Amino acid sequence: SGKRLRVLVDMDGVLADFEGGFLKKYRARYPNEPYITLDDRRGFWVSTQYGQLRSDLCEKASSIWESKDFFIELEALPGGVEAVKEMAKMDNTDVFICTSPINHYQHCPYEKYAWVEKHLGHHFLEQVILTRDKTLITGDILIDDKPDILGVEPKPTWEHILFTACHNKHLSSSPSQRRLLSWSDDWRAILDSKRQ
Ligand code: BVP
Repeated sequence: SGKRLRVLVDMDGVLADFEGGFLKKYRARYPNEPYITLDDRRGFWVSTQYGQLRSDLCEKASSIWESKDFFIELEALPGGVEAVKEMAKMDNTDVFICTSPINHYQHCPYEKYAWVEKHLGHHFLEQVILTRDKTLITGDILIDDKPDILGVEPKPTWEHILFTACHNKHLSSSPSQRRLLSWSDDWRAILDSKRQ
């Protein structure tokens, strides 16, 4: 009954292990520099926390995700690809992957498409939305690990479901902010709660 449900799913930190992939490659490239364990991560921006550790580490951190093969080699987070495939098969449900590429564009946009093709199949490329402003995209739900999703639209159509990640797990978000603790959590109930 009712209209179709449109689900927007973020990529980094929700489907692809950006934090784990970053730390592994940062430590391999800079074995003698200090680093921040995933347990000690705070704040969405890795570069900001590394810059606070020592100012030159901000650039060293950025050099990791600006490198060729960083995004394509990210591992899938447990259960994410399976959940998205299952959602896409549900009646009256449209799923889109909504992700912000970095401005250093030499590799990232290409590799994001390649990652989706590798993990979800060629047909799923039809579902990819690359945007730096997610408030412009209409949907019922946006599953995203970034606590503050802002842009030019002050009243986005979607409800933001905060996906728990190492950098946001200690945040006491407002009681109205719903969370998905992982892909083992009840994402089906969240979708059902938005159906008419
Ligand atoms: O492409 C990702 C990684 C990048 O920002 C984008 C976030 O996209 P969404 O997850 O919101 O779709 N990114 C960049 C930096 C620093 C840049 Br300087 C960072 O610290 N963390 C991060 O995720």
